[in-house]
Amino acid sequence: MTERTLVLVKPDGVSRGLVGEVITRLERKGLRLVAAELRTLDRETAETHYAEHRERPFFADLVEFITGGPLMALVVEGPRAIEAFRALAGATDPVKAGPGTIRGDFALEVQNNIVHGSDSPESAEREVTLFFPNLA
Ligand code: IDP
Repeated sequence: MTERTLVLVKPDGVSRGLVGEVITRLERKGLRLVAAELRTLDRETAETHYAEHRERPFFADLVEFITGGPLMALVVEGPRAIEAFRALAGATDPVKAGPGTIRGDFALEVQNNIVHGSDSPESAEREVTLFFPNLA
């Protein structure tokens, strides 16, 4: 069954020139690009996207980070796309992410971990709609 997921190359990934690397890896895996847009998030969209973390001590820094420069928003499609991209991304903490994963290969700090991928069908639907209302 084909599934859609929201992938973000976060501002650290864009500023480090890793957009092509991320797209290459997900395309090589067999996932297909459905939408792509470089944009800088406003605070309200960032707070909505990360609403589940509102009470966490890192929330304010996370919103500053994710709004701090352009990010690449992608909608990606394929069989079990949500799980498939999470496997490509690796663990949230890049030090714990295995070598061969995007975070394992390119990051060291938990906040600046290069990519976001939706973590469930419910969040994928919510996030795709938030970033690309025309695809809903
Ligand atoms: P995920 O991105 O792997 O799904 P979440 O737990 O949903 O991980 O966290 C969302 C984002 O918040 C992470 O990707 C990371 O950028 C940031 N983050 C998570 N935990 C911490 C932390 O302990 N300190 C700072 N930033 C964090």
